[in-house]
Amino acid sequence: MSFSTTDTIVAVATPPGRGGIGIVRVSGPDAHGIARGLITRAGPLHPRHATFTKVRLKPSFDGAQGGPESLEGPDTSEDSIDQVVVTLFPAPHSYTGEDTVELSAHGSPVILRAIVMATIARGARLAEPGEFTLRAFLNGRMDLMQAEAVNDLIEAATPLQARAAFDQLDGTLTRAIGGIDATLFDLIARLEASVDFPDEGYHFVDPSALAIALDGLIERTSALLNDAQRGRLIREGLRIAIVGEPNVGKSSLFNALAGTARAIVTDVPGTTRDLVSEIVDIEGLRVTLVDTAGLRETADPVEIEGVSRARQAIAAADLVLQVEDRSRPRAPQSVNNSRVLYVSNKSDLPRVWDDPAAVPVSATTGAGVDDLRRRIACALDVDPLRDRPAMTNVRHIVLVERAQQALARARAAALTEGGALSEEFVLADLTDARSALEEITGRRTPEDLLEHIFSRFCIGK
Ligand SMILES: Nc1nc2c(ncn2[C@@H]2O[C@H](COP(=O)(O)OP(=O)(O)O)[C@@H](O)[C@H]2O)c(=O)[nH]1
Ligand SMILES: [Mg+2]
Repeated sequence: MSFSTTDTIVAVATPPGRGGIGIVRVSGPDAHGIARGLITRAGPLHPRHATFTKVRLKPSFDGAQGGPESLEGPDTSEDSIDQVVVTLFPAPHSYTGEDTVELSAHGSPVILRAIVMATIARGARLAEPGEFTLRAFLNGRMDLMQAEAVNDLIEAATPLQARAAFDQLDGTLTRAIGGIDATLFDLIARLEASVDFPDEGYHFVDPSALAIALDGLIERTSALLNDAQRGRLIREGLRIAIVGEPNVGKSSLFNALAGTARAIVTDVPGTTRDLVSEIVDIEGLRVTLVDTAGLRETADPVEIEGVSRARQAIAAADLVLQVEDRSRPRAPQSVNNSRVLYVSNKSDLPRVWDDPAAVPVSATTGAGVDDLRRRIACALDVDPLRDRPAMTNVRHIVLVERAQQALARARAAALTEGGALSEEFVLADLTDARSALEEITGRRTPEDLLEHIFSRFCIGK
């Protein structure tokens, strides 16, 4: 990965395949010059104006930079490949913070590839994955959290994921972390003054006031961490296993939640023998729903393997839906997972038992299935209506935890007797806390971390 920003990069920014429009993005110091050589229209491009012109593949002899400034250059219809709309975004008011040109052509892979090749022939280089966003970060257009949010936003599979990513891109976490960091910076400055001028006999920071300030900071990190579990589930999605005895209607419920007849439903017990899974959107959550074989003692070797896989699915699930048939006597339960939601199925039939803790549904009529979706979101403590920004990214969570631990150490040191000595300890811990926060925003970031983050992007982003 290149951390240089002196060369000009190019890539197709729209997805592979055919579409009405395809966009080639060029960014770097030569972007404007290269674009001018590429289009038939002479003269410089106006900033942020959409210019309708043609793209030619062979370099023109007048180079567009020198020749007469007619509205159209020489007639080049033979080597023109497409009509395009070109827009110049001059530095620093562009996505990358550099001169950027976007060429919107017709969305044919052949045309887009030809434009990219022509751009390379004029001195640009093919961008690496995530390199446009990396440059936006390196040029100070966004911090690391926001750059990571760009990828999350592109990858979002549910509206809730998209909203969490956009919140982060919009700077909600940047502001939350920045607020903590600013208070820390102030404390550090005052402590340093105390340490640097010990002979004055003057303490810039009163130990009990310091402890109160640290309590406030610890509370703010706790608030961030409390919402993080919810955020992580939103970003990464989660697994829900549907389990229960044979024939209670697990596969029917799976199909009802997935909205397709994906799993085989029969009245023969032991029909489902392997795990069947489908990605579904439940209240905005990206859920991998897993249908399993009915849990029972059996001699059939295939079913034995199915039951063993069902147990593995239970162990790996974030939530287990324990399905029971309430038209038949209730069997004792044996699921080993702390997060279980009981579902009493076949509510359309006369009921034999009732349990207010179980969600009544009918997988065949669909009654109660919407209510079940809401109960799932509640059981996971992921209330889509709540309007608090949440940390979603494990990298951020780990670093906030590290900052919080350093703050707790600082607080302990602040309250021990010992004057200047303990001030130095407090200072060291506060500096640790601060460096953890700076790693989140990317103000202090090793290159291999950047490589790790940006290599997950696609080319053109
Ligand atoms: N009346 C009624 N029958 C159901 C319901 N859900 C499933 N069944 C029937 O119960 C039988 C077993 O269903 P299936 O989904 O294969 O159960 P599984 O073995 O737990 O996967 C089938 O004949 C289904 O049609 C329901 O809500 N109401
Ligand atoms: Mg089944």
